Amino acid sequence: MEIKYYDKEHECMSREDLRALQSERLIKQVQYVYDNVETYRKKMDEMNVKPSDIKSIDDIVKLPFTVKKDLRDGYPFGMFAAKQKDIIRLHASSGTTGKLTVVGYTKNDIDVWAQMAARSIVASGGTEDMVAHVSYGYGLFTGGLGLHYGAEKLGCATVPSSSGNTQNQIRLIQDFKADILACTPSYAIYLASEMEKQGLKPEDIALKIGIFGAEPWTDEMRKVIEEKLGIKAYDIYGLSEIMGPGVACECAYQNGLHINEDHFYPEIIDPVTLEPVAPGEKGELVFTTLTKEGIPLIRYRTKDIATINYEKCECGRTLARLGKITGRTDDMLIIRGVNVFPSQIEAAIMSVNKNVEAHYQIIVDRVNNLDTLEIQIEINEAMFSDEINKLEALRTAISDNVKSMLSVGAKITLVSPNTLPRSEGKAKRVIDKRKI
Ligand code: DLL
Repeated sequence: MEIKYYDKEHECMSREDLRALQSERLIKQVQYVYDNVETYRKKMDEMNVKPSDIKSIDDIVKLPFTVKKDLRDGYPFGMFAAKQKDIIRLHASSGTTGKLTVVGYTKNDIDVWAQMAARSIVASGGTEDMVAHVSYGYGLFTGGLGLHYGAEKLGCATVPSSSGNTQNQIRLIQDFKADILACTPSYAIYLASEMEKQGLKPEDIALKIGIFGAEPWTDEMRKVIEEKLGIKAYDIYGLSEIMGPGVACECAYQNGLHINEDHFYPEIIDPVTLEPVAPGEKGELVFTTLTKEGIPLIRYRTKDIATINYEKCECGRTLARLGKITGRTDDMLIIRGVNVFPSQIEAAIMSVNKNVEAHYQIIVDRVNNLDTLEIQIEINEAMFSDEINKLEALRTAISDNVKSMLSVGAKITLVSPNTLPRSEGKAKRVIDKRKI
């Protein structure tokens, strides 16, 4: 397999050289935030840590953590380190609490971001002569513009399609002979189902590569998307607080997402004790930006649950690999005392039968003081006309699989084709009525 890199020097540098670079960058970044961000000056003073105490990347554990609340408390620009005149772009994300988290980028930040997104596209097999169709939302969300600038930086013919107007998107993908599709995995499924409805087959479109992220998705979902669209589907990770898409991305081996560690230093901690977990163990992912100017963040707690693998990859990259994100510390459902992540439910239903459409919804409620879990799953047209006992057998098989994989029983409801809501961005699959 021929492997291409966007920036071989940094993507394949020895771990020793990488640590030296990280140390040098961390020392500068810490001094910079201490001098320019009051929140950090206060936090460090309280802990009695001075910038001069940071002599190498190993000293990172001496530094304070940052949480989303710090950004919200400083709304809108309180955590910015750069002067307003040097900020050239603002993005924002709204969480469940409604208050916006605002991030700002300098010219250099935007350039680094484009490079990181370009690295990701190349790691996924993209080349400058390809057409890249970007269906992530353009706007305050970082998905659209992040992939857009990355694709342009690489030299792709970039189609700023944004989300929505699915029929038009299908026409553009066909007519412009798009090679790369960048969108959320749930939108990829939606697009694929719509194409199927129009009688379009994978060989009728030119797509080769999918760059999917912004929400958790399973390997089972990957298989379905790859088959339906006739592509290889790659996972891309990122978050607006740290940059946007391109913090990490899969390579041809699809075995973990290479973290752009020369710019973002990752740690995995126990979310309760805040201590680092043992190497390879699961925990909360924490990032420190090493080169950011607009809003540099120290030990930012992402709430994402992940593992990190430091072994060298077969692709030649030395950059550590993030395991697929299985969920967030705040999206774990506790059902009758059992901890369940939506991604486990996805894996349990999708490993049973390929005829189940990849559209599903999870409904949690409390009836007579007891938690209930219902999973609504769409079946496809072919199954819809099947005999009732076949459907019943499918329902039982999914129910058994859920019970054995999750240790919690669920009511499985098979619903008719095209009845569940479709997502053009991040899918909202869980309706937790206990919180309403
Ligand atoms: O979702 C940035 C992005 C855009 C990433 C396009 C990839 C592609 P936010 O809206 O700030 O930024 O949301 C960040 O989304 O903390 C994760 O919980 C989740 N997330 C992002 N990528 C993945 C992924 C963008 N590949 C939050 N797998 C993060 C699982 C993901 N979860």
